[in-house]
Amino acid sequence: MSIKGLIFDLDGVICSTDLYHYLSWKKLADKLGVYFDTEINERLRGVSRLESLEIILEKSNKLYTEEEKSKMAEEKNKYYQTFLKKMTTNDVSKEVLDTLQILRERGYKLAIGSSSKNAKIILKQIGLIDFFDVIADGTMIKYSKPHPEIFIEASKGLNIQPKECAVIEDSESGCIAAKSASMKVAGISSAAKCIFADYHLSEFKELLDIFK
Ligand code: B16
Ligand code: MG
Repeated sequence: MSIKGLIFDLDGVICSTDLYHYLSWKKLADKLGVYFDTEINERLRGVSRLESLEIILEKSNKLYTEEEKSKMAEEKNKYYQTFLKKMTTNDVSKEVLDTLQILRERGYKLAIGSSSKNAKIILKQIGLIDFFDVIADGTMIKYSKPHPEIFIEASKGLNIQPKECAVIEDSESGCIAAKSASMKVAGISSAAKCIFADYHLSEFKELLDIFK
């Protein structure tokens, strides 16, 4: 089956907002006196805000009500959005821009498939809000990665069968989600060595060697 649609994860693939997620959770965890490090942070990639908080609170010996948890998630999001406000077109690399442009010229349909409810804000900040054929984000789904819902939504939007789509992901949860959606998946960055990935990228532009 030939690939017609490419679905890109956002945080950690198109731009480095994964770092801002980490710094914002770290600020909240420090305030709560809960241990949090970059290793625990790896488990947060691709999963929703509230699920991320649950993972962080595994290290806490206090029990919190749903209302308290919702306030904490809101607080983290405020820290995160402070970082987002400072983003500009300089926060997306020339390599990413050039590669996306060439893939488009080769005839691929391009989508975003992100668990983030902030995806559109980020895409506006980095000047790519009108670039993709479809933006599927955290506001459109009930279940976040590793559930395949986000990628199925993206393929529906593109009007391309899941088997004719490939996903580009930096998270294990995203690679699993793509496979569950019957899609090919290229792992990059934190997911470069992911056992669930069909392709293992050390650089974004290597996509041009795979999708010709
Ligand atoms: P928000 P992606 C995911 O985005 C992040 O990897 C994950 O760390 C975050 O918790 C999730 O979005 C929700 O983000 O709090 O902005 O709604 O990698 O799927 O683009
Ligand atoms: Mg990601």
